[in-house]
Amino acid sequence: MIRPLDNARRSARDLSGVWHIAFDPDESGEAQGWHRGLARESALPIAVPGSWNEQLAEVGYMNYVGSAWLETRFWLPPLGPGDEAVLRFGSVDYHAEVWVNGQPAGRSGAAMLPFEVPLDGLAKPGSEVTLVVRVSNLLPVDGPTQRVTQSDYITEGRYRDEYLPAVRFDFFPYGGINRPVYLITRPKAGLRDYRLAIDMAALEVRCALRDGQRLVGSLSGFGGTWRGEAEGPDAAVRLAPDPARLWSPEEPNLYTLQLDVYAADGTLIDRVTQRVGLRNFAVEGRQVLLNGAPYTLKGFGKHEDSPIHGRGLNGPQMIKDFRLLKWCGANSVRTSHYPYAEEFLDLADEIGLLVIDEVFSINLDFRKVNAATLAAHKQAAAELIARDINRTCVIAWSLANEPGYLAEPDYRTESPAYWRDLFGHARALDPSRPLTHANVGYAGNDDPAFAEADLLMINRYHGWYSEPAQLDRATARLNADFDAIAAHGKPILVAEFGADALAGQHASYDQLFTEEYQASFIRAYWQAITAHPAVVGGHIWAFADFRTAQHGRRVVQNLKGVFTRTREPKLAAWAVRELWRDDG
Ligand code: BDP
Repeated sequence: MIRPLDNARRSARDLSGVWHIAFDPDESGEAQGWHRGLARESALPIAVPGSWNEQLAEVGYMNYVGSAWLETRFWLPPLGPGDEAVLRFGSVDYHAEVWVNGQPAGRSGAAMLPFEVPLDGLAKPGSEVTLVVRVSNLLPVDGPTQRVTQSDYITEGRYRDEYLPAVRFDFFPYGGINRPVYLITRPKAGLRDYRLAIDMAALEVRCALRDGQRLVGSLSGFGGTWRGEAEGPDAAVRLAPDPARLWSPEEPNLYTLQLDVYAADGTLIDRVTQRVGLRNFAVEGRQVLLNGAPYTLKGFGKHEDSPIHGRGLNGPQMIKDFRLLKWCGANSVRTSHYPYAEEFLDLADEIGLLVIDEVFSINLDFRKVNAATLAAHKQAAAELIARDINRTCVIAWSLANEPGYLAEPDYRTESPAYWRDLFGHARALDPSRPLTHANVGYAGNDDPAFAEADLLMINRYHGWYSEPAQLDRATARLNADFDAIAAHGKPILVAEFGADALAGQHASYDQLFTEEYQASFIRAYWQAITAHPAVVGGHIWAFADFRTAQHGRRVVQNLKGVFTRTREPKLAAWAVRELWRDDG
């Protein structure tokens, strides 16, 4: 899927701004004709992108789960000959159905990923268009992150597990149009997709051209331009700069790739540009290699979460986060626990950060997994890979977070075939990147998914949820885990480890929730991580405090951030900087 672009042959207009919203708890909106437009008297203003929760908390929607209708109007300009107009949604949480001028126009695919809606036949160029989106933040029962409701907790007698709103994960289920919506115009006969194979010496571009079309690819940067041409339904161009400047988090050297498609008579049909770096990331034995050399992954798990915006794209905070990541000396992140905005990946390419790109699949409960779950999980992986396969910063695909969390016996019996199918599917779509998933202790050190993964990620909280405030016992258990998992002969990444700290809470002895204990916890884990030959690094949970659904174990937020939710450093942030930065 090609990003929104503004150039000689394409245009992209951001429809962000103040839209209107009407909530629909009893699903009567369509019967009331809301798909044709909202009555201004009953609709509330809402900023897009942005989650409805904190924006409209005072009118009662902080914990709202269900459907809501959002509406805006925009001007569709006259189109050039041979051009088409589409709407492109970065992500609507979690599902959307779209009407254009009262006509059904399309719906979203996998949650938290982009989708397009063609305007052809629905809107007249040179006219005002009414756009209505029905959004639901209720997950499907058989999705890769399954729905959970209050009544599930009651039927299963899991009263103490209940969150408000009900969720199967430890973050807030924000609803709304959380990423920008673009009005795109582009040539009908232009490129719909292209694939890059990125390596250290060269870049290979593949795309499907129509009869008579010619592709001119060029890579420019660092004082040179390298060109190649191709034709045909499987056109391929190899661009090899000489000398090649490599990309890495330490030196994020990017070239500009330009793909021009010409008609037989020499007119320019389409133009696509992308920033791209040359690099290689590989798993070899029990190591990971970046550009041929062993590499230690240092970084965090994060969330898309900020005050008021919720999960809505927050540009200034995103920039700040990258500066803080660099300030700490981090070189990598996992997009826990869902695909992040493409704007985030742009910055990772540009500022230099390795990204483990995660499918939105959390705590998959194998008592309830069925063929539809697997199909939806494969679809979510396919859509993520299609969106991000051309990214320099993406080094691995994480297909799930903490499946088997309930230690359900079905996990042992049902999951091996499930993982074989899912990992096989992802590997066929992208044979070039390692596959992984984040293991939870309950799923065991012999987690069936380990058989399929190339890189073994583990989330561990010894010293927090168990062995509280006892770091000697905690690190002994951690080392025992390392030894057991090392037997698989693959590299291990500790994808989560961390302790909550309430900023301003202090103690002179090991005490949960203090800034000192969080810092000591991280130091002790880092020592164990760097000492074990099979462990290639660690990602601290979490980068910053984040809002969760309500539960007695959470003080409004999960406080495992080394930064507060408003990005002030806790003691641990300074400790990490000292551990990770050579000049720390
Ligand atoms: C892990 C989850 C993560 C949680 C974390 C925690 O992957 O989403 O926030 O634990 O408990 O199990 O802080």
